Parts: sequence; structure tokens; C-alpha cells
Amino acid sequence: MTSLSNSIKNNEYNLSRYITLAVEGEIDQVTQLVDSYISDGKTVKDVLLKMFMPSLVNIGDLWKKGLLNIAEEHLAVTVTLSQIERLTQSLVPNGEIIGTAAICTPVGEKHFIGPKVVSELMRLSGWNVHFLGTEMPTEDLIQFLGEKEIDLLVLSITLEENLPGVLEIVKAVKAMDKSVVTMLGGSGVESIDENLLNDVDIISSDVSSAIIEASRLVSSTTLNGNLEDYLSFIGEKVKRTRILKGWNQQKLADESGLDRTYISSVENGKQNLTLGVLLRIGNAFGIDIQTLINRE
Ligand code: B12
Repeated sequence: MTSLSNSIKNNEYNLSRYITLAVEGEIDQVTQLVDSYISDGKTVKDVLLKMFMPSLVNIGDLWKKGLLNIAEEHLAVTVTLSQIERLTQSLVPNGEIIGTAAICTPVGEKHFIGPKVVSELMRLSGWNVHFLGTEMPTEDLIQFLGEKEIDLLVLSITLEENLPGVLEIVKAVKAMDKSVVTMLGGSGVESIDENLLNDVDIISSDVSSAIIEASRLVSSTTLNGNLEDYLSFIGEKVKRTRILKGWNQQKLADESGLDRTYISSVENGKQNLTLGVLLRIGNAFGIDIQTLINRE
């Protein structure tokens, strides 16, 4: 175990202790360690990004260096994924959702952990997520998208050689008679010429900015210059900003000095908004009116 600890790239989260416990399958002690950070005031998102993510990368490296065998690597990964699920499960605010996403990898791409982590981060940001796993055949995926109400398809590739599989899926999605936003990421896209990916709506390897962009695209409505469209667009935007902050309607009502039922009708596009109300809501979020009503 000493050579294991010495090979771990550590940070303020004592990754070395975490990984050692996870490799041993000491679930109670892992849970205690994770919860101690939450009690110390760390957010779930911080723990996810700064503790679990680097742990998964370290676990992979240790396996690659031969310091963990496949059984130990699988155990440590499984323990980590169940901790991620444990922490994120309780956090989707009031079951309110920004939209529904399906996440998978194309045929040929077996790397599972990256897209799984992305799916948990999306859930944490207010998305309803169907994680479909790896190596999804295009035909079955298109059938699934056709039958369900899916706003966003998230594809992940670690190996650049799987780009043709992505392009095949995106082409088939664009040929569908319904609109599904497509998003692609993963370390396999880092050095790809973006011109090859013109048909993909969002390309990014940074999860946080990709999620914000996806929320923006999915909630944008077509504005034909009529009042109803504008009110429903602003309402969606207020709702999305509120959910991304982890607030419920009551919290926004308290922060803006408005009534909760009023907030509800704003979000549903049913209130003919005054500048005064926009100012109050913007101030509550800490953004100006311009940003609040801007289509970006
Ligand atoms: C574990 C692992 C495997 C496992 C996967 C097990 C599983 N269930 O996933 C197994 C053993 C199956 C495997 C197989 C192979 N692997 Co491998 N593998 C790894 C390893 C060690 C860890 C990957 C990992 O889980 N990282 C942790 C996650 C959290 O990081 P991530 O995937 O990058 O995801 C993050 C971001 O990329 C991003 N992200 C991911 N998806 C998306 C999507 C969107 C939309 C967005 C916005 C962001 C995003 O978010 C995540 C969080 O930040 C890496 C090396 C490493 N240390 O990373 C090699 C590595 C990825 N593998 C590699 C290779 C070459 C292979 C094989 C070809 C090996 C072989 N010769 O057989 C096969 C190919 C299998 C296949 N066809 O897919 C290379 C890839 C090199 C390259 N760029 O081409 C690596 C880098 C190792 C290396 N240095 O050689 N591998």
C-alpha cells in the first residue's frame, strides 16, 4: 500500500486515504471520509470535481502502472460511482427539471466512467438523465429517441477513432422529424478539427460550461415578436437560472420580495412583466436585466 500511496497525485482532499479505502472496499470508512468533507462545508459539486474525479483518474493510472489489478480497479471505481450516486441522488431540487437528456457512447467506445460522471453532474444541475451506457448501436438509439421525450443527446468519446460513430449518430438524429439538441465531449474530442463537427450543437470537454450551454439551447424558444413568446422565453430563463442556483420558488420569492405564486406565473409565462419586477428578480440572482432577458 505504501507504493500505492506514493504513486497517487494528492490534493487537499487526501485522495491517498480515499483511494486506499476504496481499493480495500471499506465502504463505511469511505462514506465517513466523504461525509466529513460535506460536514466541513464542502459542496457536493466540489467533492465531485475535486475528490471523485481526480480519484477516478488516479485509479485508472494505478491500474495502468500495474499497481492495481483489474479486480481492485473495478472495486475502487464501483465504490466511487456509488458514492457519487449517494451524494447526488438527494440533490435534484424539488424534482424540478430543466429538460431530459440521454447519454451514451457510440459503438467502439468502451470508456464508461467519463459519461457516467457527466450524467451525475447533469442530474445535479437539474436535468432528468437517462444514462444508456456504452457502445450504443445507432439504430436502437434513434428508435429510443423517437419513442421518448428527449431534449438533449449527450455523446462521449475517449478515443478519437470513434468520431465516425458519433457523426453517424448525429446525422441520424438530424434526420429525425423531431428536434433533439446534440452535445459531444470527452478527451477524444480535444484535438479534433471542429470543422468536422459542424452538425453537433455543442462540443466541449469542460462539463460545467457544456451543461450551461445545453440548458440555454434546450430552453430557447422561437420568438416571433409576439408578447406570449417573450413572456414564456423570460419565464423559462428565470426558471432555469433558479434551478441552476439550486433554489426553489419560495427562495426566489424571498430573495426578490415577490409572492411565490407570482414567481410561478412568471415562470409559466403568464405574467405581463414590468421593469420593476425584472429588476427585483435580476437583483435576487445578482444579474442585470439585460442578462436576464438576453437570448445570449
Ligand atoms: C479505465 C480505462 C480503461 C477501461 C475502461 C473501463 C470503463 N468501464 O470505463 C478499459 C480497460 C476498458 C480501457 C480500454 C481501453 N483503453 Co483506456 N483508459 C482507462 C483510463 C485508465 C481511465 C479512464 C477514466 O475512466 N478516466 C476518468 C474519467 C472521469 O475521465 P474522462 O473519461 O476523461 O471524462 C472526463 C472528461 O473527459 C469529460 N467528459 C467525458 N465525456 C464527456 C462528454 C461531454 C459531453 C462532456 C462535456 C465532457 C465529457 O468529463 C469527465 C470528467 O471531467 C485511461 C487513462 C486515464 N488515466 O485517464 C485510459 C485511456 C483513456 N485508455 C486508452 C486506450 C488506448 C484504451 C484501449 C485502446 C487500450 C487497449 N489497447 O485495449 C482500450 C479501448 C477500449 C475501447 N474500445 O473503448 C488511452 C486513450 C489514448 C487515446 N487518447 O487514444 C488512455 C488515455 C490510456 C493511455 N494513456 O494510453 N480503458
